[in-house]
Amino acid sequence: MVNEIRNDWTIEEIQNLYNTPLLELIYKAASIHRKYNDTAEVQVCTLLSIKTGGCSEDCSYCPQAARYNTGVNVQALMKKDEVLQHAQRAKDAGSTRFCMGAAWREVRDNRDFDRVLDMVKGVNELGMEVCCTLGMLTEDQAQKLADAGLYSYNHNLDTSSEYYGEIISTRTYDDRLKTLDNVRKAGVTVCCGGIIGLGETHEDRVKMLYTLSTQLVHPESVPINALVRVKGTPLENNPKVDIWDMVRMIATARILMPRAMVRLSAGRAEMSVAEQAFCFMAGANSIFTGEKLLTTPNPGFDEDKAMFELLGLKPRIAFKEDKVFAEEEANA
Ligand code: SAM
Ligand code: DTB
Ligand code: SF4
Repeated sequence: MVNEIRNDWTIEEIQNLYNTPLLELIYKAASIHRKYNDTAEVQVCTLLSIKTGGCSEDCSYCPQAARYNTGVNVQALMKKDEVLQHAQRAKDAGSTRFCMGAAWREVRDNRDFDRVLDMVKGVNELGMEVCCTLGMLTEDQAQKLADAGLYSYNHNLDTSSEYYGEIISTRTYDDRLKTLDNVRKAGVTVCCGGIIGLGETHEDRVKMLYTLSTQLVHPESVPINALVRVKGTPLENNPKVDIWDMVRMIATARILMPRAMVRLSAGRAEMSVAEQAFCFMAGANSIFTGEKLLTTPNPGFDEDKAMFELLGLKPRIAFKEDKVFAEEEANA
């Protein structure tokens, strides 16, 4: 098939791509996107915060860290039935992937984890791709999630290893990489990306893309978030992310990781349809829909449906990758 997927990118190569004149970069990314993917397809995913607020970590962007006064109410783990109702509603509105988030530093082997495993089973039975983002995981916990039917695990690197300490002090970059390794070993697909607008330099962004694109296996899903500036967090007064920075980041990620689902994640509530169209042109092929991300506002199902109609986009079916491989194997 077409060009080879590379895991040996150098910082210089990535820097050159990232600094390509904007329209040329978009053209390049759009061409790669067309070669590897159906550019009319965008995966529609929905997030649910199953355990909100009160987190012990100090991630300076996050409204759910207990130490910042952001007005987010602490809520205990949601009941399975309620979670499944949310998932069903998301499915009925056209979502094919359902991601459950918990404001935990790490998973603990307790009853709450058993309840999450049960939720994973339930959502899987609805025929949706199930994703979780629960903080750090051991190999054994990752395996338990896999056995329950987890399709993907979200765990972001957020920024470069050099800048990481400026944003979070309560865990290390290596902790993050270790969890990603545990997820891979359990055979669960990896969803891993970052945030722009944290005060990082262009070089930090290039370095984060370097870490992602030189993994032995690229993450299957790469969320690119624009910082949602939440009052009460240390980053509340950061400047708004420039849309062209977002486009540049998405385009570079698309060129480096041609087959990944590049997700236009947080920040869409502050973007026009025209701005989002540039992101899709540059290779984004997945979004979160529904009125809330985890705790902050996001475009709703109807609004996104109208955008898809306007731009001629269609939602991608669930488990498409698996179906394609199964067909290829059957034809071999
Ligand atoms: N506690 C788990 C963890 O940190 O891995 C899971 C939930 S955490 C909220 C998931 C991701 O959301 C973070 O890694 C970060 O990339 C993203 N995120 C959190 N707050 C954000 C914000 N204000 N703007 C953009 N992205 C944000
Ligand atoms: C990701 O990269 N972005 C999503 C998802 N993974 C879990 C989360 C965005 C959270 C934005 C802030 C909030 O709504 O609390
Ligand atoms: Fe906690 Fe995750 Fe928020 Fe960090 S990003 S404070 S770990 S919920």
